[in-house]
Amino acid sequence: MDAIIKSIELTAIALTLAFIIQGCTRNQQDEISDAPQRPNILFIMSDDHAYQAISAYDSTLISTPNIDRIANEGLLFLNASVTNSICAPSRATILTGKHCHIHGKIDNITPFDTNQITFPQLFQKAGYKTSIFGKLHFGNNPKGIDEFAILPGQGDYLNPDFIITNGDTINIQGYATDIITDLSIDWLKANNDPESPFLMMYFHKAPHRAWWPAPDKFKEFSKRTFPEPASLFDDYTNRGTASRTAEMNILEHMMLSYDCKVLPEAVAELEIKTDPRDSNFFNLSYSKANNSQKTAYQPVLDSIADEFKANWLSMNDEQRMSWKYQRYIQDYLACISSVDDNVGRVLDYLDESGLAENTIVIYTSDQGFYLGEHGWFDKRFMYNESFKTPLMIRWPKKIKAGIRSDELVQNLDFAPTLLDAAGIEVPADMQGESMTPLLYGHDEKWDRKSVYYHYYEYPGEHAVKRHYGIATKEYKLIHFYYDIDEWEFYDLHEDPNEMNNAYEDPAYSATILKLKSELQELRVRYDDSPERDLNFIRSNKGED
Ligand code: SGN
Ligand code: CA
Repeated sequence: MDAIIKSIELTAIALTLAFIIQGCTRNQQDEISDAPQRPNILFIMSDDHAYQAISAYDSTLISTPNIDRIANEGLLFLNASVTNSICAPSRATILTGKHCHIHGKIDNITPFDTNQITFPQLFQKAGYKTSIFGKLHFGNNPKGIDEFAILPGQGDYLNPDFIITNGDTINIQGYATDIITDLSIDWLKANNDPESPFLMMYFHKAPHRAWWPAPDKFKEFSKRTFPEPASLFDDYTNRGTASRTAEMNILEHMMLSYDCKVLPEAVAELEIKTDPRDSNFFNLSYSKANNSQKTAYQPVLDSIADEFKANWLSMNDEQRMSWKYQRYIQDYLACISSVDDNVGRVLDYLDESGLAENTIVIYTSDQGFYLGEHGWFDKRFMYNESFKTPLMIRWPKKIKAGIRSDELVQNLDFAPTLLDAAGIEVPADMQGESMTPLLYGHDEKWDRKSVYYHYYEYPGEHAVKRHYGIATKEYKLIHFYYDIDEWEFYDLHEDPNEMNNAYEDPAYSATILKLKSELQELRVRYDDSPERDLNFIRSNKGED
């Protein structure tokens, strides 16, 4: 009996203690929840994803319901641009919040100065858990990242290798877009800790050249026909030298096997003169497929080859351009369709886990891309399709659903924006500005009237000449230099497709003069100069 009483007493004491402890914990929790909870950041970036291929911007080519969710439930930027339309420089600008001439990564070749402060380092220091999954494209040991799995260089679509946190290289069988998503969701699950927010960079390789879709998407999209852009047959009259000498025309420069997936045997059978690297490039990427993937790809490849053999020789140049455009756009969009499905998986996980409300989701690309406009693929130019980049930001806790902004923002602004939104001090030497006023609906606090652009990778692949310029909402003024000295001016309201260089039009001379002086002001404000241009040219030629 005594033992029973003792046990009841002990239970009562235990219950009281448990109550006190629980009470305490509850009080502490109350204090924690009273403090503003720092947001998680999910930074989604695809590689070469044109805004023309996101239905939130334009539903002519494809429906992207999952990416559109981010725009519909948040803020869609209609005038977001990059400071230099090429992969690694853009990524370096995103990470540092600085123009290329300051962080030094002016092209895909120059090494990244790893002494630069990147924004993930600042998040990590502030107690965030940080990670990167997918394509980074420079330096495979990023600072400030707790855990990563990064594609070496451009990486492969099929059964890719990844460099992981401890420096090892691992191989994962499957399709890159699916794998990068699996790795990301696994990390989110393992790091779902209310006490410690996360910054996750979820970086797709797709839809980068050479466009290898997942097998089911390859089959589905190869049967579809897409509308051609108005300027597919552009002959570059009324433009400068740079447009005519660039090597990114679909008819002339796109490879039949590597890019359009015509089996090399079919090209050889018709005795077509093609780029000598074409069949090798194709075989290199297709040889990455395993047997079960090849079983799925082969019938589609065979039917493309059959169609090619039956028609190519009797086609004129115009028909060949149209045919190559369809092959290109089918595969490009098929790659995007997988990105969209996978973005949906991640958004669903945020919903299921209760993380969605206080997670800032940003969707962007490292730059835009030509989907046949001006007859082109690739990017690099300051013309709209590659200068602009998709940008949408969702944060249910703070951003109203369904807002649109046509303010001039750039990838330069991403780092200061995210730091500011998370309450982390923005370093004074970052050149971008926090876009948070636009996020919170205080547009009157955003007074930027123009943006600066500078492209360097010339001489180089696709032969796009060096240029810098200024863009406002109404006009664009570009100076091409190095082996030419040419100016171009476009009235974006009168000529939205940038078909008519109006630099010599006297009606615009006053406007051009004003823009030239604004451009000079921007160069001074951002600390760019002819001396820097010359130094970059010299170091490119190995003169230092
Ligand atoms: C590769 C591509 C180019 C592309 C660059 C840069 N050629 O070199 O078409 O412009 O990447 O792209 S390929 O033959 O290798 O496909 S970037 O997005 O990395 O800047
Ligand atoms: Ca890119």
